Amino acid sequence: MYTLYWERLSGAIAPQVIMEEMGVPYDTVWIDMASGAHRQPGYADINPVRRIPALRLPEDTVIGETAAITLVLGERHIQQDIVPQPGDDDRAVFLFWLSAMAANGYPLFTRSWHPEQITFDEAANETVRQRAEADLADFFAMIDRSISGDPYFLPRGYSALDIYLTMLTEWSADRDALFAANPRIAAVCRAVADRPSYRKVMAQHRE
Ligand SMILES: N[C@@H](CCC(=O)N[C@@H](CS)C(=O)NCC(=O)O)C(=O)O
Repeated sequence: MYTLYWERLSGAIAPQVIMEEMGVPYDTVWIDMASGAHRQPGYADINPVRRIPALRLPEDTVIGETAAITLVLGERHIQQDIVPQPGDDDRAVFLFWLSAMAANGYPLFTRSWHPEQITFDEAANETVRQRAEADLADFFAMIDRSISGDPYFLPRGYSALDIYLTMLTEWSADRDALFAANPRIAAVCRAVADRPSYRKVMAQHRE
């Protein structure tokens, strides 16, 4: 059994959607981020990175980082084939874009939503946020140009990249404008939104 450490407000839903797609059993532990529980020893002992989400594996090891969780689930549950495995022609490009979204896209949202985590200068918060929004526009335009499938990211069809990308767009300040400017991203997100796994997880996060 897996245990997912999550928080409704964080919206970091990709690991949960992936587990739903794979049909693997898991339970959840809610971490109260609003009260700072993720920074307290209890959670910090579980995930030293002190960020959410984290996943306890059946053998009791805990891993954080959405990209690492995606890859580990993918190699353990290959039947749905949403994470290309070593030897698969799409593996390299999959790793490239998963890493780009985790290392570039995700932190841009942290900068935009939490500029206070970037600067000690409270007066600079708004400038940090504006720069993050501009960089996000560039980031999504770059992703839109790089989507090679239709309606999904990769020509092979549905993959965890689609889930990850859709998660990022959910954090956008103006998702309609994002979709209008980036039609391939819009197509990916609409296709993902039609999937029962995504609808189920989103409903829980919106409760
Ligand atoms: N690189 C991490 C980022 C995770 C992350 O930043 N999560 C946010 C919630 S969406 C968090 O835990 N923030 C802690 C904080 O704001 O103190 C990942 O991909 O899992």
